[in-house]
Amino acid sequence: MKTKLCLMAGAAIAVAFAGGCKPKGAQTVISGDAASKVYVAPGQHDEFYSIVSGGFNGQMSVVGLPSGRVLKILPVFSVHPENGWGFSEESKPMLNTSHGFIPWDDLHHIAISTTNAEHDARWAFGNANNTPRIARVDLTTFKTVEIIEIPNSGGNHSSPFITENTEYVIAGTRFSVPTGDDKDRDVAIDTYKENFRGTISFISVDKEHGDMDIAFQLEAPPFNFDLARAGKKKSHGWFFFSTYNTEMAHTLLEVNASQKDKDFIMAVNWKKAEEYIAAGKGKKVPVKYAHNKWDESTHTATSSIRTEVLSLNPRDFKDIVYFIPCPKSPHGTDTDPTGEYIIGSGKLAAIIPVFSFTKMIAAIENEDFEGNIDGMPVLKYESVLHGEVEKPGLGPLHTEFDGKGFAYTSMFVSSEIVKWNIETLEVVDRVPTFYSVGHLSIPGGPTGKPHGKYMVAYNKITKDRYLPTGPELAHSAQLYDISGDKMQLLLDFPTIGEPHYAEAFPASLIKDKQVKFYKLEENNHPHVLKGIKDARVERDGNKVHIYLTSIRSNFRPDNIEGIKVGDEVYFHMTNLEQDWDVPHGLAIKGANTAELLVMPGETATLKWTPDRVGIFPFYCTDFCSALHQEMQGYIRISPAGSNTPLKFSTGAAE
Ligand code: K7E
Ligand code: CUA
Repeated sequence: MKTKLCLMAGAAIAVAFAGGCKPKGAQTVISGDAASKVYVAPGQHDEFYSIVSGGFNGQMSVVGLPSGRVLKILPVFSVHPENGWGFSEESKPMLNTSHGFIPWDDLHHIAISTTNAEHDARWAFGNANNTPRIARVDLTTFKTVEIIEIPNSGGNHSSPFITENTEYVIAGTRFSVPTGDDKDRDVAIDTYKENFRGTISFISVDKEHGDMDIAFQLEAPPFNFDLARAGKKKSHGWFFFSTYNTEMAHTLLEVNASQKDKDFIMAVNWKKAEEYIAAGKGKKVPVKYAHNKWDESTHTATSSIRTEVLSLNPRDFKDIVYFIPCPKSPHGTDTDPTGEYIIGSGKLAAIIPVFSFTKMIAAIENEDFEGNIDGMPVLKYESVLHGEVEKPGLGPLHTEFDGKGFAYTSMFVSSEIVKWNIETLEVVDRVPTFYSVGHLSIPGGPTGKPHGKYMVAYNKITKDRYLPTGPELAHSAQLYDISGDKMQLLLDFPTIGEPHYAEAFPASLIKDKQVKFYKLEENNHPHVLKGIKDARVERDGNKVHIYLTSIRSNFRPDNIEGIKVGDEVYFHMTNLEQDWDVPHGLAIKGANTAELLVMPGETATLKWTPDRVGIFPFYCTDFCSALHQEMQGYIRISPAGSNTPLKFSTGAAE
């Protein structure tokens, strides 16, 4: 029976994918005033920034709302030839891991920093789903400034959700795996139940500077952890994790992990866990993970390998972890703006359960348990339940809030968004999406202060919505007006990569705080040049260092001779500009790397190993002035072992 339900849902998904159940009333025409609601006139700015995950491109994109205009692509876990991220010597360490250099990842979720459960928008966090990592992007420079690897994790999907004052960013493992030393990890897969572990990492965030550190890890049962949300306001101090595969299957999960009627939302009292850690109850376990930081003063990243993590086993303490039964493989779990309600979205469930924090606390006090998992209490469904949303649609995934008492849940299988009243649980409106919606994003939607004006649906299938582009079609977002009683579709816009989640916030929070250029006098890069007079070339064995300046519109030096085949050449380029939006680029013919795009006041290094004799031009890639096309130079490469003297020109006048 249970298997059948799953298969039915599977069939419904297949139908939706095959295009057999196109939502009724396909909106191809929108009314005249709808267009004006997303129109941002030339020269005007959008009202909201939206930071959108890129999915399998490992990037984030910055999108203005309501226009849907893409403002920037931020390389995070992926190399980005556009600006040399992961190609410059300075940025390579950012992509270091315990497995070495990994130039890619799968970024699903964004968390924008909050204070008192409201966006402060100082940082954007993103998760790496594949090789478990969390990144922090500074929203004054839109640059990835820190990446921390998560040990003892098999895949970082339940991440990077944050607590209300950004005390912690969390990372829950999607795939449970055996942990410990080589001997502990080399086990038969069918010993899953005995030997595999789920871990939840609490990563502390420095209040002032944002620096991350793994504060502790909780050892959880070997479930799959899917998503999470922190409590807020009255439920501050708690974290809620959706789990599936509580069957603990290790093969054919499609069927074997859909056996039980209910999986769990795991409620974690992290304040309690913190107390035990402070009391010295954690135990240090050996691990290996990379922690990479960008230094804004040296414009250089460093990567260090850490070898220890503090682990807490909640089985030893009866008051950290509780399980709330939740129907059918919950995907999203979300907490409403008051912090009272916890919503579980069971992908295969016919209802949406809404749990009450107040009732949960009472149930814990009354020991209203229906069993335990390794000694950790399972609460009674009915004692924690506020109520169920009846007949919401098929395939609930994620819920966002408008701050006016309503919740919006995405329905993947029935391709629609359902608006319902959080108190009465009544469905008040539904609109189709085109097609198969994943996450929803309302500016401030996951915080205590949503701005209930717009909602963006991030859809999985586009089919006929855009001009076709070969086998892979554009991914799609749709913007809805949610200011009135009825949701109204305003705009379709294509996206970069495959967005899963996005968070949006008022532009006014950060638009006047942008770094316009880096002050040259504060540049502490070991190879910085403070002026043209310092431009030079130095040989050190077979290494040649070219200390290069760029300013509109020349490089110094620009004619270089005396370099030989087999030399390792390092261009250390300092952009001397002290003005907003004047990067200079650097590219050289035949270099097995990308260009550099160097910001005003910054220094960056391109490594090149010339492989043949000849004259090699280099040039500026960013159209920086009317004489941009004149911004170029030549390097002469002589045969290995030749005696061509080292010679360079910096312009006779200086
Ligand atoms: Cu639903 Cu990875 Cu948040 Cu995609 S996840 S949709
Ligand atoms: Cu500098 Cu173009």
